[in-house]
Amino acid sequence: MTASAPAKDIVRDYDLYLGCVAPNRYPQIEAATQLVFQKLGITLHDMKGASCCPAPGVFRGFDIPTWLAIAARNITIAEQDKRDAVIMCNGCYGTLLEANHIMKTEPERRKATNDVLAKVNREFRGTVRMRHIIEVLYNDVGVPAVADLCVNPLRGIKAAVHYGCHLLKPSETRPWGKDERPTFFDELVEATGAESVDYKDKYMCCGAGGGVRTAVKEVSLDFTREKLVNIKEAGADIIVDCCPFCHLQFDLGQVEVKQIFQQEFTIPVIYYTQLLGLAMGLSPYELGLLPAADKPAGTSPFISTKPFMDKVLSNMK
Ligand code: 9S8
Ligand code: 9S8
Ligand code: COM
Repeated sequence: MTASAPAKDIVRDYDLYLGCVAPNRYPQIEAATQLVFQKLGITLHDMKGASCCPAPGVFRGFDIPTWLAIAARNITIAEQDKRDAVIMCNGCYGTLLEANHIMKTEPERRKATNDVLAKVNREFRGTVRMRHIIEVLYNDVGVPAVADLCVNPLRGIKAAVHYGCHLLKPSETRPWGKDERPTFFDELVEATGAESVDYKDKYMCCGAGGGVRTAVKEVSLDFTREKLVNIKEAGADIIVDCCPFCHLQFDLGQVEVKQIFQQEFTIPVIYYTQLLGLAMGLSPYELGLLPAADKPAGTSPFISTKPFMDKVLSNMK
């Protein structure tokens, strides 16, 4: 195996579905993902005209036909591009994976949805797959090939891995099976040289999803507070996630938890491709792990990632 490309014969061109939170609040997540996939020899193409997925916990909760029509329209963009799409957000993954499944398996809903899409000259054909970046990394590239590319192993870093709900549930349509305590994401994190530490209620929701953050912020942040307590107790240096909405909830959420509950946490929140990119030897500036000198106030990250970078650098000495 060479150190520059995964061993297996894998798909080398994908559409990249952005969603809303990464491009608007955490552009470093998109940048890190693009850089890491370039390193893997996989090109990610922009999806022209893509909209909000729309968010499963919000839109699907109110009106399934509307949710399905908007999701199916996004899928038809990938169909036109003749490429499967990769997705960086668990919520977007939930919507697009399940909408694709419904459209492929339920002829009546497909017909009704295609009647709506016809008004904008589109038709769902069922020709592409919707995949999470974690799925491509774990199932296609594989943990050994990922580990091989980690020329700067992040030894001595304790990571609290957060899976998030929509990555795993409902399990019928997910590619990981029904294991209530899966390890695939931990394995990918450990491929970087970091250690995944176990913590209480690891598979619990971050609190943001299902419209809870928007509807009742205090309740949503009480979930976050509880997770932060458990993560701190486990002695984690960082939280690692694979969902920009969980990322926002843990990062900005630490500021909000302090305001509401007067409990202070300063745990850096790292998106998986930022962690992997760093281990691959990419620039921490380009990965958004060290702030630019002119970073405007009030922009992400809200919790400094510098203590993590300091520890990485001192462990390398
Ligand atoms: S898109 Fe609009 S709000 Fe969001 S980021 Fe993920 S879920 Fe889909
Ligand atoms: S946000 Fe992302 S995936 Fe979700 S619903 Fe429960 S956890 Fe955080
Ligand atoms: C969470 C998405 S990632 S949603 O709020 O459940 O729709």
